[in-house]
Amino acid sequence: MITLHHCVSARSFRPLWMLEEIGVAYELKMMPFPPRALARPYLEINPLGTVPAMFDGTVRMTESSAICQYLAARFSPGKLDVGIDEPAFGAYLNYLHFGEATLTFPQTLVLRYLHFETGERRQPQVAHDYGKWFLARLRTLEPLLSEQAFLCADRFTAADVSVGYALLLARHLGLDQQFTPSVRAYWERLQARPAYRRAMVAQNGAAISQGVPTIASPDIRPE
Ligand SMILES: N[C@@H](CCC(=O)N[C@@H](CS)C(=O)NCC(=O)O)C(=O)O
Repeated sequence: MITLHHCVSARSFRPLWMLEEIGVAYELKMMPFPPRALARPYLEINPLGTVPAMFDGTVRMTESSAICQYLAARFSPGKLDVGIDEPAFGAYLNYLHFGEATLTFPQTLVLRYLHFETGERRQPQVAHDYGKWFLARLRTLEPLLSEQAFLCADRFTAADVSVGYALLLARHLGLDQQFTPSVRAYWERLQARPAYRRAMVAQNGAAISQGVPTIASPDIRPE
């Protein structure tokens, strides 16, 4: 069975959402955030101290977008995955990695310098600048999403899960108020997916049963 190590609303939400889209059995192991400080034994599982960590038999993976790519290719060929022979293959890989490398990265500076650092180490100007940078990058999706429902291949794919998580994080950070109209409509479409709702229910249920807080941080807006 697949095992996913997860913190509420962290990037490990991407593989959790994928698992719900696919419908494969999995075990969810919840930890408080950040596990590096609050769940020290986890360092033996992932010395980086980051989530996700996913195990599928002897396979161990720690990059959320790569896990989405893996799960789609392994369990959902031609559906959540885009095959090498499809014209949208390049666009698929590009958006899959755009979600993490281009959209999530600037938001982590907002998270750190507005929410996780304290006292003099807080840097509202840095947080503001990186929030603006994220929104400028996100805006490049507006023309595409004004013409199509999903990012590529005329269907919902793992690339939408990757970008969708960046939108979820933006919501937690209060940046969603500045989404452009088609991005906002896209985000609403993603949130309406039964698998997205099931993933939310699964993380909250697992957090409660495993004695972990159900919000990422008291400072951050809950879902
Ligand atoms: N590129 C990695 C980043 C993983 C990562 O930084 N995860 C964050 C949670 S969103 C984390 O665990 N941070 C805790 C820490 O750095 O101690 C991915 O996409 O999975």
